[in-house]
Amino acid sequence: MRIERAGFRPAITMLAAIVAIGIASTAMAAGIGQPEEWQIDLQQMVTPVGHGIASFHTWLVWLITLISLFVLALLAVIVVRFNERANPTPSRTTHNTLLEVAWTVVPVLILIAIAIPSFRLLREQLVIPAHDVVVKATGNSWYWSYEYPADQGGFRFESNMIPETELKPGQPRLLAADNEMVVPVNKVVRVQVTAADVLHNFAVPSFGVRIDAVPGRLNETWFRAEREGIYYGQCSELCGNGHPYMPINVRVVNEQDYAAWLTQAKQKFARSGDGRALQLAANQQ
Ligand SMILES: [Cu+2]
Repeated sequence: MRIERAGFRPAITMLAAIVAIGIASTAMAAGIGQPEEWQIDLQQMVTPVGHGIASFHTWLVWLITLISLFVLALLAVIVVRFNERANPTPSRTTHNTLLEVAWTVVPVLILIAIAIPSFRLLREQLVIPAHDVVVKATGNSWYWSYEYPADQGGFRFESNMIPETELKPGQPRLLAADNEMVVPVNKVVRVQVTAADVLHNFAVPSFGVRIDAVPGRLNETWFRAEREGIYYGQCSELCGNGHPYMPINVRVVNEQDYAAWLTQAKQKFARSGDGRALQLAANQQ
């Protein structure tokens, strides 16, 4: 009897811990657009793909929790009921058809239950809907540059991290950049991603976007931000010693502000040779 109690106590403790972590993670939901101290959940999602990723993540956490508890319960039963003292003469059974079919079929069903939402989500990420805006993001060592095609004004600019000593209040360390990538709210933004030198990765957690930037290759992804605000991401492919210092700083604004920014950006960045070259290319087309 004493053994039985000792066997179940860890199970109850573990269950309590899991419940506590669940409550804590809900209470500590991360801030919008950037990580928070003591954050243990995903950042708050603001795109349809992001919501899909978050709910798929939650579904998987529940699934693995239930599987772990089930396996733990089986172990507890074995420890308690089939130890040498409780069960001195063990059974010599080697086959049980029903059990063997069950432990083959049940995992297959679990994998199907994972695969269906997983493939659906992959499709949503990969099949880019009709876009409103295209932005080309290029990874450089160690900063990002953004290019807006001719229909948006045809300009290109570089986005460098703001050094820690020059941060203004509210600007997060290692995440704020001098020139932000600006996009309109509730519009499908098609992001073309490439790199100028080595592998980088364009990742914005709250958009559910993460895609490799490969020299000589154009990768594409998309997002539709549902709310205005500033969203931060980082290069997510180890690219060299400046890797932590090339943040992605996206500002989502309403349509009027976007139009105003385009006008202003066109003038500001046209001064660079690249901007002029793009403009010329656009005129020739
Ligand atoms: Cu990097």
